[in-house]
Amino acid sequence: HLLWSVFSFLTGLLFFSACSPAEQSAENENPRPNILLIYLDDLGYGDVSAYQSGTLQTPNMDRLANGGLRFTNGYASSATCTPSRYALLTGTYPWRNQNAKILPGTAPLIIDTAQMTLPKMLKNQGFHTAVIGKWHLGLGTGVVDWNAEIAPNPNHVGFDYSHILAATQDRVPTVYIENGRVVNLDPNDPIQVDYEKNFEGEPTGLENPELLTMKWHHGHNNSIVNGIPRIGFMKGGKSALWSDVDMADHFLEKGKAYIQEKSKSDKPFFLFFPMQQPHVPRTPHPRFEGKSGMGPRGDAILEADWVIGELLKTLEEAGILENTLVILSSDNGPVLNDGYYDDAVEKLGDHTPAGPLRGGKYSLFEAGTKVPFITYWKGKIQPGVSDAMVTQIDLLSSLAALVGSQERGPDSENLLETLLGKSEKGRESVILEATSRTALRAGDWALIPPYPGPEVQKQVNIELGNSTDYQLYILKKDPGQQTNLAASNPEKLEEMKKIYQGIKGV
Ligand code: NG6
Ligand code: CA
Repeated sequence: HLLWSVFSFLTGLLFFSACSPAEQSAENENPRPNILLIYLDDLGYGDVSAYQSGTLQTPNMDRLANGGLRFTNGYASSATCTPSRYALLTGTYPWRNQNAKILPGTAPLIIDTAQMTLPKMLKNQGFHTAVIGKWHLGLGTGVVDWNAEIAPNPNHVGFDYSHILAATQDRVPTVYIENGRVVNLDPNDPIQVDYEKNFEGEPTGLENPELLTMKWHHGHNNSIVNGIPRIGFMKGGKSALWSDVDMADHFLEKGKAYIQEKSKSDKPFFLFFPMQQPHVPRTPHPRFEGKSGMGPRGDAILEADWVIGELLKTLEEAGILENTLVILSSDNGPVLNDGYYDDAVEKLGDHTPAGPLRGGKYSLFEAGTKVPFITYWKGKIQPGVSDAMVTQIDLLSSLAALVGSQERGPDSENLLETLLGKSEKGRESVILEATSRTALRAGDWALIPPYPGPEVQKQVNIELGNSTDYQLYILKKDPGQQTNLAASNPEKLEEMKKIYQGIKGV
């Protein structure tokens, strides 16, 4: 026994002297893994096969879900893109900023350059930070000259490197922008963009249907690029136009190169990788065409899944998978017909993009904001399923806690232990937003205040959550929000109203 004690004392001493105290505490208290945040566009709760075994198979997202923590109560902050991204990056409720709504491609940057952001916080902690993919948070200060440096841009709110599309794949300008400069721009063919009026002599989707390879259903009938009619008018910039079918490969290439390069650096990296799939226009590369049997929407999801697999492979091959925290989520819930005839409705078959949830994109019902939400860290996060309520708004404070930063976002809770699977405790409540309306989720209950407007948005065929009455649902029993308990539970209703008013300050 004595011998054993002496032995362990000596080995302990040896181990202790092998690394300096500074290294030890850094290792124990503030691990500094690389962080890869994969953010899909309009991917629904039921679109990932780990969430519901349906017709669509997403093996690479499943690899993250089954090898990491799969959250069944993970929320985006909004049922549309811009507000969700705003909340994700700033840790602030989007309804606090009236500019946080679906933006045109010409909108100014809606994040104040003085505001704390997720990338800024990580950059202050010594991370190299990058965004590669869809931005949609505005650029510049009002009148943008697309032919000069566009500023402020993502690099002014915390990203060391940015390679983005400005707004959405269906909005002009249809060009890539790297660190504030349009890529491949020919100065003799300058770009002009306008969301009010067309440029003299330029064809449009409305007037020139003969030029279209994809037909518009609603909206989307302005300038035509690559045969696809877009939102907004654009002229010039021929050499800079992106190729829609190559977009997935394009961003993957940039992402891979970034990971490979940064894997050799002493600094950890934060890569925000917001993907364009399965948002419209759905333009999977021809090698994915027909693969899902569900038309372009399903094919685009398979393509996105493949891209995710390639990113994981890149981390593995660079020898840094164990040292990288991967987070996957989506900016809002699913939509089928979002403005183009692309067979999303016709070829859906048995697939249920929203899983068991009611509503979809634009909706105050659950499917608007409850999305796939996965944390994966090989060797550090035990595989499992968590029912704790977590939201994207919490990433700022939680990741700050991870890396030893004191920064906290105004509405962002530190749920680090929950995200790492060490605690089952999530948020108690959250305000969810959908096209400038808000609802409350608290405990297992959901409250939707009365709102005027149609119950169903006919063009996209989605129930918006509008009603003349308060709606109250208990989600564990009724995840599909079929039974309104407001009238039968007046006390609960009052309690929920108080919480709602308390957070909103009204
Ligand atoms: C809507 C578009 C829709 C999509 C959405 C933004 C029309 C009729 N509809 O205005 O197609 O682009 O904006 O989607 O124009 S989001 O995911 O970026 O929020
Ligand atoms: Ca979206």
